[in-house]
Amino acid sequence: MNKVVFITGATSGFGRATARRFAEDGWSLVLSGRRLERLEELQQELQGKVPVHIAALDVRDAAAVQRMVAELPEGFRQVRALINNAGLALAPEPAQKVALQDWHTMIDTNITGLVNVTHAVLPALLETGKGASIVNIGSVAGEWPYPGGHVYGASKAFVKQFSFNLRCDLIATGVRVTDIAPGMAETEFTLVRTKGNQAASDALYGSTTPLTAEDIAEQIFYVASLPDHININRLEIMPSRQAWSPFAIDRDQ
Ligand code: NDP
Ligand code: 8X3
Repeated sequence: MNKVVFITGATSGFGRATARRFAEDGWSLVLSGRRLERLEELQQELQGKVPVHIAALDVRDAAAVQRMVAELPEGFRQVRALINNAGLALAPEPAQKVALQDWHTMIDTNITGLVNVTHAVLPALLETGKGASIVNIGSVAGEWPYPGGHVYGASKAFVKQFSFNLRCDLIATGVRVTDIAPGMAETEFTLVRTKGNQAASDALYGSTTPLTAEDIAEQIFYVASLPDHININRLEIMPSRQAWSPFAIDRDQ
């Protein structure tokens, strides 16, 4: 059977590693992201192994998402796994110092974008039925508060609750839904969050052992490859060397 996986944010990090992992198992790939050159490189790399369809796509643009899904070529329409991975954090500063536009960008990408893609791909997943999966990439930040998490963490809390609520509605359709919530993983995530500060990214991931993109890709693949009767609701994954902090207490100076 031709198994199709539809991945958003396939130009980097988890999304790119996930494309490679599903390709190893022979799935056909629908790969999207805004950077077309990166998609072309990945297509070059993988199309000898499996069929690959690429499409430059900004998930924030609902009309473009609908068009892209409507124009999927024959052989890529029967989607079995949707990996809602595209997302970003911006502005690690405290909430009171953040530009409103950064909050909007996170909401538009992590919430509206994820909803746009889910709505557009759902009919294909329903047609696949039994064994189909939606894997939404949340974050530990959606469960645990931390300074500078403001809208990013809140957007990932949306991803968790949306995933759980989707499960309720899709229970009799065969379509499974999972919220995968990674902790610290070394990708371009911090470079994006700090608007290009390579030193900040190196400092965060240095002198410790973060998760890798491949670690998360393996979990995404695992969830989508389980027998039809199993639904992992939520998978929270941290590096062994990451944990929670004590409560912060403001004291008189
Ligand atoms: P990367 O920055 O390496 O990858 C992010 C991907 O999202 C890129 O492919 C980017 O593609 C895509 N993307 C961003 N905005 C848009 C958009 N508007 N439309 C389409 N695609 C978009 O980071 P990660 O791989 O780490 O992040 C992947 C997901 O994992 C995100 O949802 C992130 O929040 C989440 N996450 C990351 C963690 C980490 O520590 N790294 C931990 C927990 C969750 P392009 O720029 O080409 O559009
Ligand atoms: C990002 C994970 O630990 O940087 O979603 O907040 S963390």
